[in-house]
Amino acid sequence: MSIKASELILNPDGSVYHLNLRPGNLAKTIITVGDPDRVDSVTQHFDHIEFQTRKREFHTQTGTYKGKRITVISTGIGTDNIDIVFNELDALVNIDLEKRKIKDQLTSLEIIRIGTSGSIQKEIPLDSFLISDYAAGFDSLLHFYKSEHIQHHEISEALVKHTKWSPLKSRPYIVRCCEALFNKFSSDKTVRGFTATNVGFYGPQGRVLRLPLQDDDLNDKLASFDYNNMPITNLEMETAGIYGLSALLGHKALSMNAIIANRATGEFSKDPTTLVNNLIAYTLGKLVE
Ligand code: R1P
Repeated sequence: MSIKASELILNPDGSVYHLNLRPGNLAKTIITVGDPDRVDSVTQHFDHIEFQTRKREFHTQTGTYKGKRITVISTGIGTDNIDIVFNELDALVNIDLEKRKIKDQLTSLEIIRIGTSGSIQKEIPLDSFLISDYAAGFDSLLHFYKSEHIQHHEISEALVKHTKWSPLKSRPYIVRCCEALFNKFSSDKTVRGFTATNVGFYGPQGRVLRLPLQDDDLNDKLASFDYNNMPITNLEMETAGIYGLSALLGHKALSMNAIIANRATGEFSKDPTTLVNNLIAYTLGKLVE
């Protein structure tokens, strides 16, 4: 059975609908960033760039770093975009786009997110590099897929109980990184984390400008949650979606977080640009080790 034109949408040049990429444009190792301008901050380290394109928030460049072929792509903000990016990246390697058929031989991509994040633990200071071991998704993305088998339900249950999670919100889903990548990228420069992926930047992450919150204490409750010595450490907006879809599709994923804010102390990094650039250099170094 071939996949219908309305389900797998291709542009006239044969590229996938949103990302504007054709299979040959993609490396097997991929770095995702949120900000389209951060793509250049990564590829400025490259030996050369062979391809680039840009559509909406999806800016892509493919090239080599110390001889290793890498694609860098921006996802914009949020797990709604992660759904688009990860399904289209997977289609590029695992679906024959001309025949519109799933390939017999599947390819596993290696995908590293380099993003920014806020710590909710006083002990995890500004300017840390945090690697998400676990992630809790407060968005509902994974619940739209058959995903029960990759979720850690016992942690979710404990979190719902500890936070007195409102039943009006999507039930948190708990997913995990690729362990081999976690080990490869960890060092005395990194902190192990349990990342909460939120569905927004303000209310969902406990920021009050003019609107009161449904639960003023949510961040404190997340910070005091402790499942087998695993407190929730930081907040951002993509990691759980990345881990969930990668596990379902058979890709290996890791999320590297530059801690630019500490929500527990109210501090913000004096130089977030340098911090992100340092995390980029660290990640590229580890990729070619
Ligand atoms: C919010 O400002 C954005 O910053 C964080 C969040 O996950 C969200 O995407 O990551 P990036 O800096 O990678 O975009």
